Amino acid sequence: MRQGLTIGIVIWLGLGGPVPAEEGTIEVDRNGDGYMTLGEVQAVFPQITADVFSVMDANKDGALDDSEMVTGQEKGLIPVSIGG
Ligand SMILES: [Ca+2]
Ligand SMILES: [Ca+2]
Repeated sequence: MRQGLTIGIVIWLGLGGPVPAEEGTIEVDRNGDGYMTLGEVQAVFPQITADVFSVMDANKDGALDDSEMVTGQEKGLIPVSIGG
């Protein structure tokens, strides 16, 4: 009985942790502000250089929004997913 309760708590705590990464660009946007900075992108894709980032940053605001990210993926500038 008691062991079952403990396991239940452990599972509950596990679910309460960081939200699992989802498909697409969400996993890159660490702080959830809807924009991916160079630092956030390089944390996931270290191979992305500032030059590639600036090419992807179509409106030159210093961050990538979802549409810029998708465009970059379509152009093959950035991997679609981690390890992909
Ligand atoms: Ca962000
Ligand atoms: Ca931008």
